[in-house]
Amino acid sequence: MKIIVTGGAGFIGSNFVHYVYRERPDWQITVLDALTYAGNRANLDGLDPSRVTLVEGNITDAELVDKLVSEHDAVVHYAAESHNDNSLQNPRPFLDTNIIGTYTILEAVRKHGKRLHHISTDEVYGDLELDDPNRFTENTPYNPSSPYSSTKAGSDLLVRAWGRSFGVEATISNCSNNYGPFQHVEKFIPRQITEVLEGRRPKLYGTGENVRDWIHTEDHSSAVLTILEKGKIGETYLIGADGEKDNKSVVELILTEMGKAADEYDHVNDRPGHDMRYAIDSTKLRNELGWMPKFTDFEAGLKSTIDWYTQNESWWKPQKAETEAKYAK
Ligand code: NAD
Ligand code: TDX
Repeated sequence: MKIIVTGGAGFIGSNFVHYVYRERPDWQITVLDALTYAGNRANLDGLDPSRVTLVEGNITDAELVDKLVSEHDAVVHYAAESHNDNSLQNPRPFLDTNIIGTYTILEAVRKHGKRLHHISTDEVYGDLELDDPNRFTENTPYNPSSPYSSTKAGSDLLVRAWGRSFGVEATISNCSNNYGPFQHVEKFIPRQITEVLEGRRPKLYGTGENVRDWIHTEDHSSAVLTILEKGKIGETYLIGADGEKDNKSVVELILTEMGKAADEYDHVNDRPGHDMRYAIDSTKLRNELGWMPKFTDFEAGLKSTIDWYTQNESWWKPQKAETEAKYAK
């Protein structure tokens, strides 16, 4: 099997590359990544270059995408502009990469008759009230809130349309909030851990009552490989590990785990349009494809993530000052 992993030098894509490298030793992996601010060659360190190739290029480059797709069996499409706060500052790159980039990949897999798995997010469903007894399922109507989530929703709809109109063999997965090593310091958990490591106080948006449904990134990878191999063409699968936590509790856990008082954080201005709660019901994936998450102890996973950032300062330090300067602005 020869696969292309778009965005394979980013947080979740690189975790998937390492996972497939270990779990499918006879597969060849080509990473197609533009190495934006969020991509990092170091995320692929330690992989045998005879099995993993990094092509530095843009998913909107139709000629390049066409050539690569013609030489592979399947595309696992992670590449995206992925941060909500950036999308509020400057939406344009989100349209280019998430919409035009996905369109470019769809046209290539259509032309060459190749399998596509499209990676998406639970944010396409909008948000839930804190006391809503329901969680998101594959049948929840799309209702995205931000430029980021609306472009991800648009990309999902393109994939569905190319399946129905042109017979493209595609599956889609919508996953909840990932955490783990190699996540960019702009995101909530790494931002707070590295703020504490640099001697500053974590920054909680608004009251901090917002709830996210956390999943360890390796559980996301095992789910994607399951869908790639066993998923039914044309279907969407929700990926989640029953990990709902409010942001305030997560910041308090980080602080106590790092030897600080639980209240040593600041409330800062809320994110405009801030989604209140995400929650995934992954029954379909579990019952139909037999997938189960392994890293269900959030406190243990958070502790090992804190250890990783503590031990890998050289990985995150170069991005930290620039990221905080962007936030300050
Ligand atoms: P990330 O920002 O860490 O990585 C994105 C990668 O894509 C980077 O390596 C970047 O260089 C690359 N990229 C961006 N634009 C590109 C382009 N035009 N051409 C080629 N490469 C490009 O993102 P992430 O958090 O790892 O998210 C990966 C995917 O998973 C995204 O599709 C995202 O929507 C989805 N997702 C993320 C989460 C989460 O919690 N982070 C949850 C559910 C789904
Ligand atoms: O400094 C912060 N303080 C804070 O309170 C930051 C950066 C975030 N937050 C809050 C906002 C959210 O409620 O923490 C929560 C998580 O924020 P992000 O890490 O920015 O993630 P979120 O907006 O939930 O989106 C993430 O999950 C779904 C990913 O970034 C998306 O790519 C994915 O699709």
